[in-house]
Amino acid sequence: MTAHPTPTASNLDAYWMPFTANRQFKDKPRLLARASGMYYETTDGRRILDGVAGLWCVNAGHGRREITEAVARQLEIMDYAPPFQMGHPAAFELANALVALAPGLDHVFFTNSGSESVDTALKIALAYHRAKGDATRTRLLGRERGYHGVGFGGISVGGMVANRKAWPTAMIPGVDHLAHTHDIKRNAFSRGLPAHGVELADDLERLVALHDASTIAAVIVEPIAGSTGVVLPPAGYLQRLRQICDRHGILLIFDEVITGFGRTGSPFAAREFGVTPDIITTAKGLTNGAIPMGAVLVSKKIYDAFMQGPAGIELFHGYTYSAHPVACVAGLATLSIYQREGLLTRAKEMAPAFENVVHSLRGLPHVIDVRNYGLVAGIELEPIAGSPGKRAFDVYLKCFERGLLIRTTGDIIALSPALTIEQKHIDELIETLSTALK
Ligand code: PXG
Ligand code: PLP
Repeated sequence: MTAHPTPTASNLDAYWMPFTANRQFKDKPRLLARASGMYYETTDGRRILDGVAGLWCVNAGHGRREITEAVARQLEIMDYAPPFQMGHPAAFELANALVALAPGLDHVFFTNSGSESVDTALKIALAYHRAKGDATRTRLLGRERGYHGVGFGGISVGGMVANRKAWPTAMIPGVDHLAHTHDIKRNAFSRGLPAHGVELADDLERLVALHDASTIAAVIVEPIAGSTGVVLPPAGYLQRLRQICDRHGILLIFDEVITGFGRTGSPFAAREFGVTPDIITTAKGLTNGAIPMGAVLVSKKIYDAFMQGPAGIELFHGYTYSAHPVACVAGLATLSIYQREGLLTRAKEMAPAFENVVHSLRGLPHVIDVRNYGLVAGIELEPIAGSPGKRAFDVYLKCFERGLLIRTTGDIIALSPALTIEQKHIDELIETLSTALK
C-alpha cells in the first residue's frame, strides 16, 4: 500500500495542529507513517515503541485486522445511517455489549469523542433533574486539575488553567470545583492507590454547605486523572464521594475516557474501585482508536426519568454521527478482541512487572515522583526554574529520537501502553526512558 507523500517544509503550514506548538513542530516535524502492534514507524523509516497507546486509546495494539475488516465490510454494506428517528442493528448490538461490561448502567447514548461524551453527560444530568421536577439543580461541579475535553461544558467543569483562561466569559454558569487530590508531599512514590487524602472528598460537603444541595445537579471526576499527569484517587476517596452524592441527591459522573476499557485492570475503573456512578463517559478505547466514537452510559434511574414524560422526543440532543455504523462495527470488533484476548483484565497481570520497572526510575536525575496503577504511570520531574514543562518536553524529544513515544503534560511524563504489551516492550520502554532521563 502506498503511503501519502511526506510533506515538505512548505506544505506543513495549512494544517493548524491541535494542542501542539505549531511553529516548533513545523520547524522540526515528527511524522508517523504506519503502525503495527506496539510500534509506529516514522516517515523516515524509524521504528518507535508506542508507550502511550497512541493517545491513551489503542488498547489492543495497532493494526488489528478484525477491526480493519469490519470497517471495510460495513463501508461496503452501508456507509451511513441517520441516527434520528431511525436505527440500524449494530447500534443496538454495541449498546447491549457495553451494558454487559458496565457496572450497573443500563443505557447508552452514542457520541463521536470524549468531549462530546462529557457535554452529553452534563446535559443529561441537568435535564434529568428538570424531568424529575427538580429544576433548581443547575450547578455542575468538577475538580481542579480535571480534564473533560474541550467543549464549553468540558472546559467549564475542567480544571486545567491553560484550557480555560482564553475563554473566561464563555464558561457555563454555576460551576464550581473540588480540590484536586495531587499531593506528592504525602504520597510520593506510592505504588497503586495513594494512602493519604481520603478526606479530600469532604471538599464536596464544603461545596454543598456553600451552594446548598438543592442547587447542585452533578459532580464529574476522572477516577484516575490522565491528562493532568496521572493523578490517582486516594484509597477510599471515590467511595466517599459516592456516599456524599447519595446523601445529597447529587449525580456522580465518572469520566472514563481514559480509564475505560481495561486501563486499570477492569473493564471500567468504576468496577475496579467498586464504586457505581450514575453516568460514565467513554471514548478512545471503545474503538481501539481506529474510528472516532464515544459513548455515555447511564443508570436505569436516569433513563426511566426521561421515559415518564409526554410521548415524543425525550432528549433534544444528538449528533449527525451518533452511532455511526462504521464506528459501531469498529466498536463491536474491538470489544470482541478485548474479550477473546482477555485484555480488559490484562493490566492486572502486567501491573506488578510494570510497577517495578517504572519505580526503578526513582533516584534518576530530577525524578520527584513515580506513581502507577494498572497499565498507567506518571513520572514527575522537578521543573527547570522559570521554564515549566521544558524538562519533560526535552525528555520527550530525546525519547522520540531514540525510538520511544511518551506523553508529557507540564513536567509529568505519562505512560499508558497498549494492554497487549509484553515484558520485552516494558524493558525496552524503560531502557530508553531511563537513558533519556540520565
Ligand atoms: N475526558 C477525559 C477524561 C479525557 O482523557 C476527554 C474527556 C476528551 O476526549 P476527546 O476524544 O474529545 O479528546 C479526554 C481526552 C493528554 C490528552 O494530554 C488526553 C486526552 C486528549 C488529548 C490529550 O494526554 N484525553
Ligand atoms: N452546524 C450545522 C449548520 C449543522 O447543520 C449541524 C448538523 O446538522 C451541526 C452544526 C452539528 O453537526 P454534528 O451533528 O456533526 O455535530
